[in-house]
Amino acid sequence: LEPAYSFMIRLRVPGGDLSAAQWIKLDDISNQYGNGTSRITTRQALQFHGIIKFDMKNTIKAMDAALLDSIAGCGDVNRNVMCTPDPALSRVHAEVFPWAQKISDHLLPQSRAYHEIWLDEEQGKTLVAGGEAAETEPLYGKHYLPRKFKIAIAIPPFNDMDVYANDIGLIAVAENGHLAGFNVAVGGGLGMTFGRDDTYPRLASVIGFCTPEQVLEVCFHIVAIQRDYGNRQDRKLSRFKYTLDRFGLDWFQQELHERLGFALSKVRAFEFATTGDRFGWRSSTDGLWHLGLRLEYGRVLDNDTHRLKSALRAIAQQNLSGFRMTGNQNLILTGVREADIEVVENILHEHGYAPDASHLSGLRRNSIACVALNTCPQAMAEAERYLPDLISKLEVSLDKYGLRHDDIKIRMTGCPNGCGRSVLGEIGLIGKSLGRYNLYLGASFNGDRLNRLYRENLDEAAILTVLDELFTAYATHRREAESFGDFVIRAAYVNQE
Ligand code: SRM
Ligand code: SF4
Repeated sequence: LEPAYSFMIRLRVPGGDLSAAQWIKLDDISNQYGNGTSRITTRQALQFHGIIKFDMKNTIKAMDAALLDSIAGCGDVNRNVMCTPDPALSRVHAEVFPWAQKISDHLLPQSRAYHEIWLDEEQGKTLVAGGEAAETEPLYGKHYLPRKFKIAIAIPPFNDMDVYANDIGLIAVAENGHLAGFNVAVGGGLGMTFGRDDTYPRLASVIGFCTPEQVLEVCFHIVAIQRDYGNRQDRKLSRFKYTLDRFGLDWFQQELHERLGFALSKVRAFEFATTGDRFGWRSSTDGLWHLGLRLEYGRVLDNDTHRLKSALRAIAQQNLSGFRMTGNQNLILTGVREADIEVVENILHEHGYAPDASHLSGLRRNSIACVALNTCPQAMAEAERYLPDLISKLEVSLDKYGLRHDDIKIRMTGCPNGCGRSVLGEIGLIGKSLGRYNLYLGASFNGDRLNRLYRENLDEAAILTVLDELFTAYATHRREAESFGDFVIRAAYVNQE
C-alpha cells in the first residue's frame, strides 16, 4: 500500500492570461483533483495544492485539455515570463504584451518527456536507432541551467512586475506611441539563506537597450551565459546574480556582445512610479472595460465572507470577460463590454465580493504574502494565513494617525527565499520561526531599492509596538508626498546602503 502523497502543481501562464473557457476548466481541476481552491502566484501563474499522487496524471491531462501545461513552471529553466497585464494602460501595452508569450516559447525546453510521461505520447518518437536521444535542447543542453531563471517585462511608469527582482528585467520603452524596444536589466534575485552571509538579495542592473527584433536573441544569450558560467557546485550560490558578481558586469557585457555579434545600445530614459496594481474599472481605446480585483493573496476560494470562486466561475460561464492574473496576486477581468459591466458587478455583489478595493486600507491594498504554511516545505512561519489578521491589528494604529488611506507596501514571507518579494516591501516581515519575524524597512515604493534589517525575531506584540511607533513618527514628520519607505531612510531608522 502506498501513502497518498499530495503535491502542488504550478501552471505556466505567460503574462498571466487565461480565457473564460480555460478558467472554467481550471476551476473544475481545483474541485475535482485539488483542495477546492486555486492560488494566483507572485509570477502571474496559477497553482493547485493537494493533488494526490494518483491524480497527477489526470490533472495534467485536464490541464492539457485547457491548452495549458506546467512545463517550466518549476525547475532549472526559464520560468513563467511575466508582463504588466493591464490592457487599459495604453496602446503600447497591446504591442508589449505578446512578447511574454514569445519569450516564453523561445526559451521553453524542447524535450517531449513531459508529453510522454504525463500525456501518454508514444515513447521513442524522439529516439533514433540505437536508443540515442534525437531531441536536442539548443539552449539547455544535457544539463540544463545551474538554477531557476526568471524574466519579467514592465511598462513604465508601472513596475507591477517588480522587474528588478528578475534575472532579466525588460523595461518597455515607447516612442511616438509605439514600442521602440526594451531597456535590459540583469542579475536580479531576492533569495537569501539565514546563516549564510555569502547569500543576498540583489536588484537587476540596467545595462543597455535592444529593439523588439533583438530581444529574443538577447534573452537567449544571457541565459546561455548563465548556463555556461553559473555555479554548479553550490545551489545556494548558483543564481545568475552570483555569476554576475563573480565575473563582473564589464566581463558580462563583453561576453554578451561577442555572442550576439552586436552591442546593446545606450539605456533610454524611463521612470517607475509604483509596484502596485490598479483596482476598479478602466477602459481601453477599443472601448472594452477591465476590472482590477483585489484578491487576498491570490487565493481563489469560497469562504464564510464571500464566494469569489463561484462568482468568477459564473462570470466565466457567461463568457463576460477574460482573466488576467497580476504579479501582485490579484486578478483583472479583461475585455468586458460596456453593456455587461452591471452584470459583472451584480454577480460579484451577489457572491459577497466588492468589485472595487477602495474600502480597504492602503496597507492591505499594497500587501503580498507568500503561501508558507501549511503547504510550503520551506516555511518557518505563517504568511498567507496570518497577514490579513496582522493587518487588521495594524489598521488600529493607522486609524489613530490618519494613515488608513495611505499607500504603504507591506510584504510577508515565511522564510528568506522571498517568494512574496518581502525584501522589496517598505515593511518586510520574514519568518524566523513560528510566530517570529525579522522586520525590514525602507524599500522604495517603485521597487528600485531593497529594504534593510531593522529588528530581529519579533513576536506579534513587538511588531505592533514597533510599527505603531513608526506610524506615529511618519504621520508627524513626513514631508509632502513622502513615501513610508523614503521616510524611514531620511529619519535614519535604517541606512540606505
Ligand atoms: Fe518561490 C521555492 C512558492 C515566487 C524565490 N517557492 C518555492 C517553493 C516551491 C518551495 C519549495 O522549494 O519547495 C514554494 C511553494 C510553496 C507552496 O506551497 O505553494 C514557492 N514562489 C512561490 C509562490 C507560489 C509564492 C506565492 O505566494 O505566490 C510564487 C510562484 C511563482 C511562479 O508562479 O513561478 C513564488 N519565489 C518566488 C519569487 C518572486 C518572484 O519570482 O518574483 C521569488 C524571489 C525571486 C527570486 O527568485 O530570486 C522566489 N522560491 C524562491 C526560492 C529562493 C531562490 C533563491 O535564489 O535562493 C525558493 C527556494 C529554492 O529555489 O531553492 C523558492
Ligand atoms: Fe515557502 Fe519561503 Fe517561498 Fe514563502 S518564501 S513560499 S515560506 S519558500
